[in-house]
Amino acid sequence: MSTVTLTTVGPDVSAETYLSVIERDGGVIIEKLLEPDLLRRLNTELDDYIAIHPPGSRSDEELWQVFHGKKTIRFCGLAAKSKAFIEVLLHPILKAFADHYLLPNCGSYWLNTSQTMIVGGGEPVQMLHRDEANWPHFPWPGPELTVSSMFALNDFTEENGATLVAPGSHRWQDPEREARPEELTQAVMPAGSVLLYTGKVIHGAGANRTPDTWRRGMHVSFVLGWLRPEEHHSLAVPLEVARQLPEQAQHLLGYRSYHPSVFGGRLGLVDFEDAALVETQS
Ligand SMILES: O=C(O)CCC(=O)C(=O)O
Repeated sequence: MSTVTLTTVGPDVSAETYLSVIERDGGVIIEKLLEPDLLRRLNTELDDYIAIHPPGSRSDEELWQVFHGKKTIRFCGLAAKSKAFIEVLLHPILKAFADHYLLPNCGSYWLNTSQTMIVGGGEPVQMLHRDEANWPHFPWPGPELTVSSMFALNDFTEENGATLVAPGSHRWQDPEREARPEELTQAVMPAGSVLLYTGKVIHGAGANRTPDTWRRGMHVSFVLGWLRPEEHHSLAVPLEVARQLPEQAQHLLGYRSYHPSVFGGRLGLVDFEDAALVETQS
């Protein structure tokens, strides 16, 4: 029996309120953040890709096969696949969330990865983890390296595998400590809602105990601009596609260079100049 909860707020919540909940719990649910029309367009644009991606990992390694889930449909590079996704990527709430946690330690941040996490019936609980484990060389508790969001593209329920979260685990003293069952709760939320969580909070996909209902999740995360993202954006989103995107999306995908907010060198240059020059020379 769980002794913890996640707080749910409405889409008009102030930044101060939802950020204070994340500070306390490591995560918050913002209910129905996506307008129904945006949610419908996003789902429609992803449908064709979902149809051609079989569940299961593409990795040869057993660890990743288990982590990715044998009955979970995952694919990345959503900026090249869906115009509606770009609207989500540039949503002011995601920006305020990432600005708050990441800008204290960088001049700008990138998209870390965008991916579907569509959990099929019969999938067991995922290996619980912290997203900042992608960059394991920092001492605990180090700076905020990454922030994540999980969008519910259909209803997330206890039965279909709503994300499990250990509220407060972003502040645990011992980073090796595992969450006990009673320290976990599920991000039950209606379609269009989002779970925002820091890279330090323990979480994972819940078990899908339904026979055949897909839990349609979409993960969008950001990482400090001087760390390497999980996804290789310039291969996932080709230059011709990136050229058509708003400047902020190009920036998030690495089609702009990194300029530190304190004195220091620039990164991701092309012939010593900002990558924007490449973007504008067709
Ligand atoms: O699907 C979920 O609810 C969470 C999955 C996750 O955290 C991951 O695969 O990194």
